[in-house]
Amino acid sequence: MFDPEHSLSVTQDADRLYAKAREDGIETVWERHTAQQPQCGFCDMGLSCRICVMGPCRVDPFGEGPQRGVCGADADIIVARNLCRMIAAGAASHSDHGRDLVEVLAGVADGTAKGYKIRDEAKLKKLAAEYGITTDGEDVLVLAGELAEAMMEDYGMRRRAINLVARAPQKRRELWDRVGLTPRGIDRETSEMMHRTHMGVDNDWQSLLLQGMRNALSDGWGGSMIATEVSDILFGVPTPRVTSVNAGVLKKDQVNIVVHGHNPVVSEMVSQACTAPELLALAKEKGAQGINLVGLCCTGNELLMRRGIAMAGNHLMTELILSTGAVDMMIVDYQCIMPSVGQAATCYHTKMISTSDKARFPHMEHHEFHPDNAEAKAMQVVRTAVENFVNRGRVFIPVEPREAMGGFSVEAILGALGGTPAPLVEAVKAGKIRGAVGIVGCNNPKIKHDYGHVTLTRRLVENDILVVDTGCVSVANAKAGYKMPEAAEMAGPGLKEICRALGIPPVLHLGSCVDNVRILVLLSALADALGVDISDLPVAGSAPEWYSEKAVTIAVYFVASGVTTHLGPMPPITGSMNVVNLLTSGLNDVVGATFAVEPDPEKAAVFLRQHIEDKRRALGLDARRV
Ligand code: SF4
Ligand code: MSK
Repeated sequence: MFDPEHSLSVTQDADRLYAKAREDGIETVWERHTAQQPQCGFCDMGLSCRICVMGPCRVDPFGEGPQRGVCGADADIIVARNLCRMIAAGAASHSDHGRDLVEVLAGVADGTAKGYKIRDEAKLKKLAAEYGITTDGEDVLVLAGELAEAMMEDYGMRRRAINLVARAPQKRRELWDRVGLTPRGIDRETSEMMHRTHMGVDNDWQSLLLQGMRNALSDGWGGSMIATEVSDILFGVPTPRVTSVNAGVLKKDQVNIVVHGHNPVVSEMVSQACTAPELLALAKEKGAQGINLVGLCCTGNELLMRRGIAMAGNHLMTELILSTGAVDMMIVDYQCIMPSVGQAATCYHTKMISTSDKARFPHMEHHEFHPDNAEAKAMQVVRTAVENFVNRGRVFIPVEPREAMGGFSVEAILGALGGTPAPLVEAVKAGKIRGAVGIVGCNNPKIKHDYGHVTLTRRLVENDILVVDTGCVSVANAKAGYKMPEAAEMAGPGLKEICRALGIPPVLHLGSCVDNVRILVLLSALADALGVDISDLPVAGSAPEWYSEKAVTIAVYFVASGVTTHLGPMPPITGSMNVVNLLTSGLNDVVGATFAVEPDPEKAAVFLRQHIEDKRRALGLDARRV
C-alpha cells in the first residue's frame, strides 16, 4: 500500500520499486545517504579548504579553534572560493556539452558526422544572422560550418562579449557592462575562475563572487545557450506533443532500452537505430513485440521534447528503474549518472553501456560514440540490447504510465500565442496570470523525492502563477498530472481561463537542464514587450531539490540575469555571514535580484507569491495580499 507519509518519495512507482530494490538486496542512494550521517559540518558550511597541500584546513565556526587556514585565508575567502569552484564546474559541464554539439555541427558541415543532418534550416539561418554571418544564397552546409567556427570562437577567444549576450534586454546588458559582468569567452571565464581561486590570487570574497556571476553568465548566455540552439538545428525545434511518463512506460513484451544522461548526440542516434527494420525484425525473432526506447533524466527530456519519447523517471529513479528487471539495456552518456548504477545492474540481466570518451563507469561496457561512428555504434548496441531480451528474469512494472505533454520551446509558446508575447503580457497585466516561476533542477535524498517540486508547483498554480519547468522537476510534475491541458482544473480561476483558451497545461515543459536558457530567452521577450528589464518582471526561479554544481551555476545565472531564485537545500555558504548576506540581500543593489533559501516548499511558495505581487505593485499593476 502506498503510504506517502512514510515513504522516501511522493510517487508510487518510486515507493514500490524501492521496496523491490531492498528485496533484491540493491543498495540505493538513500542507504548511502544514511550511512554518511552525520555529514561533515565544516564542509556543509563551506569552511573546509583543500585547495593546496599546506592544508587541508578548516575554520572553526564557533570562534574557538583556528580562524584562518595555513595560508591565512579567512572564512569569507574560503567560503567564496568553494562556491566559485562549484560555479566553474557547473559552467564547464554544460558548456562542454555545448561544445560537443558544435563539433557535431562542424562534422555535418564537412561531411564527417555521418547520420547527423541539419533538421531546422530556419533556425540555422537565424543563428547565423545573430552571429553576423551572411545567409543570403549561402549553401546550408557552408553556413553550418561558418556558424560552428564562430561558436567555437565564443569558447576560447577574448572578445568584448560572447555573441548571444545580445539577446538580453538592453537595460540588462548595460547593467552587466557597468558592473563588469559581461562574459567575454566561455572557457575564458571558467579558466579565470579557477585561476582566481588558486592559493594567493583573488583574496577578496566580493570580487571572487562577481567573477562567479560572470562565469555563470558565460554558461547561461553562452555554453548552455549554444547547446540548446545547436541541438534545435540538428534535431529540430521542439513542438508540443503528448507522451507518457513514470516506470510504467517500460513494456513487458518489448525490448526496453533506457537512455540516461544529457547529450542528445548519443540518444538521437539510438532513437534512430530503434526504428531500423532489421533490428525490429530481430526483436520479433527473439520473441519481443518491438523495441521500446525510454528516457531518464535530461537526455530523456531531449527526446521527449523533440520526439515524444516516453520518460521513465528523474535523478533518484535511476537506480530504482533497474529493479523492474525489465531494462534490457541502459545507455549512458554523461552527467548525473551515479557511479553505482552499473553495480545495481549486476543483480539483473541489464547490459550497461557507457558511450562518452570523457565518462567511464564501473560495471559498464564502453562503446565510444563519436560524430563519425555514432550511427554504426547505435546500431551495434541496440542489436546487443535486442539479443539480451531472452535473458530476462522476473519482471516487475509497478504502475500504469501517465500521459504528459512536453515540447514547449520558446518558438512553440510564442506560436501558441499567435507569434507574439502580447497575449501573455495582457493576461499578466489583467492579473489573470499573476506571474511565472521557472522551477528547475534535480532530486536530492535530503528531501523526500519529488515532494519539493510537486508541492511548490501545486501552490503556485492554484494561485494563478504559470509554472515552466525543466530537468528533473518536469518529470515530477508530469507524474503528478500537471502536464496535460486537463490540469487547468487544478489552477486558480485566472490561469485556468487562459489555459483553457489556449489548450495548454498550467505547467509548461521547456526541456532539459541546458534548456533553462529557453527561460532566459522567453523572459527577454517579455521584458522587451513591456519595455523593462528582466528584474522588473513578476517572475522568479526555484530549485526545490537541487544537488549538482550545474544547478548552482544555473541559479547564479538566473540571479545575475535579474531573476530572484529560491533554493531548497542550503548551499555550503553558512560559514560566512558576509557571503550569505550578499547573496540573499546585497545582490539586489547589484543585479536587482537575490537568492532565497527555504527547504519547506509550502513556505517557499508564500515567499515566491509575495515576490511576484511586489513586482506587480512596482510595475503599477494590481497586487494581491499574500
Ligand atoms: Fe589551507 Fe590556504 Fe591551502 Fe586552503 S589554500 S588548503 S586555506 S593553506
Ligand atoms: S538531470 S542536473 S539531476 S535536473 Fe539534468 Fe536532473 Fe539535476 Fe541532473
